[in-house]
Amino acid sequence: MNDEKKRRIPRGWTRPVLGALSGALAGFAALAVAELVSQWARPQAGPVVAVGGAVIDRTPAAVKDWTIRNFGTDDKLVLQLGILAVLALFALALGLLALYRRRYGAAGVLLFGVVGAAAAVSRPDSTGFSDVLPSAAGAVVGAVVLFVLAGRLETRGGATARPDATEEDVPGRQEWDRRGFVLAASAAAAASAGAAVFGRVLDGASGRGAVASREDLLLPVPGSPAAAVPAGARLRVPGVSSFITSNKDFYRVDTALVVPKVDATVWRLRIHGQGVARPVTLSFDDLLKRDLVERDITLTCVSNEVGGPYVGNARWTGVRLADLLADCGVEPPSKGGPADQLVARSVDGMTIGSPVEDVMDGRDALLAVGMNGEPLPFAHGFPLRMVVPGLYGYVSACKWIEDLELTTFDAYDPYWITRKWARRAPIKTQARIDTPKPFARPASGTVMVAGVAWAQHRGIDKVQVRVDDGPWQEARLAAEDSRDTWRQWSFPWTASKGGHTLTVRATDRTGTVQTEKRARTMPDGASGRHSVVVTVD
Ligand SMILES: Nc1nc2c(c(=O)[nH]1)N[C@H]1C(S)=C(S)[C@@H](COP(=O)(O)O)O[C@H]1N2
Ligand SMILES: [Mo]
Repeated sequence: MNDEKKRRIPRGWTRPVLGALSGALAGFAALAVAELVSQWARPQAGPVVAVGGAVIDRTPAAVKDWTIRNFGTDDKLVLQLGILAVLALFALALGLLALYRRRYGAAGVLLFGVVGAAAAVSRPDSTGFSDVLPSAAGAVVGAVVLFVLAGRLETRGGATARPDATEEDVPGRQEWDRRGFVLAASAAAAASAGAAVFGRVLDGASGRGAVASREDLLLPVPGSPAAAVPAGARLRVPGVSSFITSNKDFYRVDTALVVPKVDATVWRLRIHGQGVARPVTLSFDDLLKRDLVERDITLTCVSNEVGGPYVGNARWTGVRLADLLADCGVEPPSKGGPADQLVARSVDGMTIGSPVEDVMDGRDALLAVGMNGEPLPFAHGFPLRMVVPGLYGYVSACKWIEDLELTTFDAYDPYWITRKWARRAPIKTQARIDTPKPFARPASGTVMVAGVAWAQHRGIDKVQVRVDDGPWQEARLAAEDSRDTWRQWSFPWTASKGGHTLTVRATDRTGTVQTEKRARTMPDGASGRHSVVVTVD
């Protein structure tokens, strides 16, 4: 028996390895097809993104905090790699299962499709039943691939069953369709790779209308421009955070695995709800025709640890939210308005609630369209986001807004509140040492200690530095731009050799000294004082 097609059944490791390989190929085919179909359906409906989003929404705050602390803004990448790793493990296992029970292996692949599809339709931004398509198509293709490959690994006609059996063909030395397996596996691999590449190409081309609507946008000159940043607001100390944070360096914190790309030409903003005498739906042009203001405002994330990086200062252009609300007939609670909570809803289903009283109390709460002189970057909320001086981002700074609803704190809990963060969260007074860095080894002599301090909408009045257990010494404060922005500070330290701890604290304009009481970020922002340990050589 010398037929090329019929070989002895692979023994030892060969068979499980080929089984696992079949599983891996089935998994790859399923994902490639799912991602390709998602480019037609909706990129957010792809299984990895949908499952990732579901995981993000269900992650306990403690785990989320840990992830942000350890991976920072790479948290989303880590999550997606984690999902892929879990999928890979299950694919290998299903491949092995299929060696024994072909149908069960294939059914297992279909089951994963059900999970992906369920995740996609249950997302808050799901557009309906069509969101099952990517996972469904992927799972069917993956199941077929596994079924076919596992079939090629099945034995054909055992020696005992054949009339022409020779003494060489002892039982157990059955034969398998090696050529068939290699052909089918190569075809599956090539087709999946093709689908994956095509999916990437479509992904690159997607959102073209949105990109054009942003690139073609010329922001009108604001009727109320921001005054130039005072020269004295910028200290010439190497290592201190630049006064204005560039768009590319600005921190990003959100739950979006795929950055929403909104076409501003078809986008609308709806304002409605309790006590809204004149509800409106506005186009982007309607907004741009209103009086635009430009303001420097420092944004801070509630997840920022003491001394952490999730704070940035930008020059925002936008519409004053209070004016727009007033035009709709909204009154703040202090004037008898029935709604005390303004809920912003984004195109990706995020909901963020702010106190109506705060956004209408005269501060420069903005519906921003521009950031540092250009239209909002997609990652920072194009075409429209909120920015409210003095409130942490999760209770004020909704990005990709499409809906503003007036309601009450009693009636509705937005996204982060259902996850146990505080309903109301003014930004806590904080100072940060930017230089020297922790564990730096400066030379003895004069060492410039410098950083930033913020207490948005109250203003910073004083920053003090303490060396080891010494007295608090006053730092030099840079000029104030506005009380809604951070202030740089510096302190020339006469450093003696050895290990030292530098600690900083700020005093805001209400006279309150930054507390030394340590609090975690949950539920309403970290407190405590930032210290840096250095060794002077
Ligand atoms: N749509 C949407 N808006 C959002 C968020 C989000 O997850 N989704 N995160 C909020 C949080 S917690 C913060 S701190 C700010 C951060 O804004 P940035 O990414 O532009 O710095 O956006 C806010 N707006
Ligand atoms: Mo945040």
